[in-house]
Amino acid sequence: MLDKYKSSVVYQIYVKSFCDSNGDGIGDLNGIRSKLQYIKSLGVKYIWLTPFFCSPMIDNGYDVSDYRNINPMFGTMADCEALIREADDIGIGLMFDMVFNHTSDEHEWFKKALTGDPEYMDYYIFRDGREEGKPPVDWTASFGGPAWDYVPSLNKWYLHQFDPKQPDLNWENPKVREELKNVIRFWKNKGVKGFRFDVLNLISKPESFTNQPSGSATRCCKDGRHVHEFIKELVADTGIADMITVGEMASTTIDNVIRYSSPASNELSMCFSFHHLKVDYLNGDKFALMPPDMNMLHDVFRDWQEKVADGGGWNAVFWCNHDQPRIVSRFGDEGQYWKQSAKMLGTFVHLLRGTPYIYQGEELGMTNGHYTGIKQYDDVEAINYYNILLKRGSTESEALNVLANRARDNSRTPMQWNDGKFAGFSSSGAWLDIPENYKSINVEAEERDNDSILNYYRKLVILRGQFRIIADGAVKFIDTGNAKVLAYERTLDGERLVVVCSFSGKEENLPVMLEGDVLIGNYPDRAEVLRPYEAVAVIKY
Ligand code: TEU
Ligand code: CA
Repeated sequence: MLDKYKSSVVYQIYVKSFCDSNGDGIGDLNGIRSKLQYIKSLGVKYIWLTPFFCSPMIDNGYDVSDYRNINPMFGTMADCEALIREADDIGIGLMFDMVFNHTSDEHEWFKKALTGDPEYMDYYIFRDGREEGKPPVDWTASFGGPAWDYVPSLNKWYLHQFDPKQPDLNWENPKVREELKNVIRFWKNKGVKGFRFDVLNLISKPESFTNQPSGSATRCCKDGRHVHEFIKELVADTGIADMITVGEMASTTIDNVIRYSSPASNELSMCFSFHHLKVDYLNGDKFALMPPDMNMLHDVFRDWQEKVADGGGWNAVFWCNHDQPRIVSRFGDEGQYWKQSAKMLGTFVHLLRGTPYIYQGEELGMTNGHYTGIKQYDDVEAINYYNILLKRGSTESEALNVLANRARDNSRTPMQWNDGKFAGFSSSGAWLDIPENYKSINVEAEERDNDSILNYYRKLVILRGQFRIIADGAVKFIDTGNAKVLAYERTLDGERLVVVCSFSGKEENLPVMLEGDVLIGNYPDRAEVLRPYEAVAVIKY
């Protein structure tokens, strides 16, 4: 029996930007309820909701101050229970986002720790500093700056791999693990059908803290000494092994993903890894631009597809999420070949081995925000790095150009529902500016166009449910001899599916003979060459 998640597609909703039901310019739970029929029409089986729990919103909800209560800006517990019920009634399971590596500094646990209560100080990572007021080690945080903050009243430093208002939890403490298991039990009892675990591979800290060449706290904590043990315990003690679970794994390895996601491990269903989304990072630096290295993109997909499969692991496969720029702006074309390139990118991911994730608006070909001023940005990471770039000597326009390509706000612009005011997202406004192209890139316009990206994504989702070769076939990448043309084959029980995708804006040679029936393609006919951004999948029985 095929695990359900192997033939399913997950739809990710960034709650704050999906649909505003009460006219305050902020997306909310009732807005999602009002769009359940649209989500159902995509054919997806699960919805991953980004955190909407109580939070001061320093990191837009990834700084949780109460895991069991709803941030009033998003609605009430009654709204949440209704959403769970109504989604379940139409065969869609909700996947909640558990931010268990850290809490908000406004969580009661951290407030008690700050009083010097030793029991709650041990919920976090407090350490003595070094002489002359230096932190324990020189680790840096993901959002810039040091990863340690000093508390004068305690004469101690605490670890925060992200913002200072996101103190890391101490998973070595069994009381912490039990507290978090109770959160899982609480939401499981309310009918939640799955969980996404935020930066889960960062939870087990090193036994001793030492300075590392990279300096990044994340690199020092990733895939830590007890991480597999902690995950096994969490899953076993909360009884969620039969649910869909996905771990976001910053900078992890193939070997670890095999351990995290092989059924024999009794850890998770699958993992998010990000190596394919760093091929345009100059010297590995997110905030230094370079064109995507297509040879690297091919090698990463080949290795992560073939080796994880060989090891019995399972990947979440995706281009977009709330932290990444829009893929059509990044690896596709916003201009002449906007439609073809968006469809090509969707084809490439949706026929891979793994569980595909569609991020809200990706199915429309939504683009980056094209912001021109720093005041348009909201994200803590973007604003911090704008200032870091200026300090490093960039001009304002250079720094803004980097943000226009890399800021997480690019994926957080409101969902574009129609060409009306505020793109139909809200009746009164939007917390982030909406790109002008909402007038043509929106759900209503694409519903009317049989050849739209939206209707093409619907076909991709249906194929995964119809063809077992997609859901469960072996995968092998094909050497096309052309860095701009990626191709792979899927095989199962004598059937062979060949997928060829051109990431080029020009005609390219067809790298392989395409024998069989066309399963899907983004051009209306066949040609002897690959046209700009052409994707074609043929199946031979
Ligand atoms: O993201 C983890 C993370 O490393 C992010 O910084 C992201 O990978 C990076 O910005 C991409 O360049 C998770 C959540 O998805 C993110 O929204 C949170 O800000 C972060 O953890 C802290 O909870
Ligand atoms: Ca609202």
